[in-house]
Amino acid sequence: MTGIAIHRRGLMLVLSSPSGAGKTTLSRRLLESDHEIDMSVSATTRKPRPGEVEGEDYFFLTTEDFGIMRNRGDFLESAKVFDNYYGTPRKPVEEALAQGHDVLFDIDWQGTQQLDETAPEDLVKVFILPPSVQELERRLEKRAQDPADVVAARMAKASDEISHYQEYDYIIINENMDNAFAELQAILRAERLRRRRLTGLSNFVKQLREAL
Ligand SMILES: Nc1nc2c(ncn2[C@@H]2O[C@H](COP(=O)(O)OP(=O)(O)O)[C@@H](O)[C@H]2O)c(=O)[nH]1
Ligand SMILES: [Mg+2]
Repeated sequence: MTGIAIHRRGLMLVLSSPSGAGKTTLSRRLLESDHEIDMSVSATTRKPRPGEVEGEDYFFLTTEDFGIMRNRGDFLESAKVFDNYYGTPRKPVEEALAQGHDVLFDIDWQGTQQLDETAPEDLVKVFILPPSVQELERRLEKRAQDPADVVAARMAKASDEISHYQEYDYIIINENMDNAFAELQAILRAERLRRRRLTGLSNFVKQLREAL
């Protein structure tokens, strides 16, 4: 039996949810436990929150610099969310995928739609829902990094974001972080096995059959 290599094309895993549904925590856990997936670090014109690190949480840009990058075509997708601009730098994503690495995106429904137009085959879309409005509000207030009016604005925006759930492949209701995380891992594990992502498969199967 000679070795015929089966490789896998990298996939793009999108996590969307209203603010406070637990997306950031889930992303962090996934990145810590799974070394085949990298985070796409977005650019934003929003001001850093306490503790946020440039180049790790976001690339914090002026509106002018953001506009320059967008006009140059440096973003794979970009959108206005609340009163700020957000965008996914193109190059790191293309490099990761080319190396067969998966990429995780924490982006909104607008960005997801744009990725769906350019790379539907590589995209896996997951939407995270909070178990209730009370819980969503509790989590937003607990975070307490944002002023009260910002929390209120995020609650109002949640309804908008949630209205797009039907555009996603998978729904995770984040009642319990451990369960939600296990569900996310299960999705990723199965999606990695999709036949269309595997290259070298037809040669492998041909060889198997020739030996029969
Ligand atoms: N389209 C798009 N949305 C993004 C991007 N980066 C972040 N977002 C979304 O912008 C929204 C606000 O993010 P953020 O300012 O970090 O606040 P959060 O809601 O507390 O996470 C979230 O729904 C993010 O998923 C991006 O590069 N593109
Ligand atoms: Mg976030």
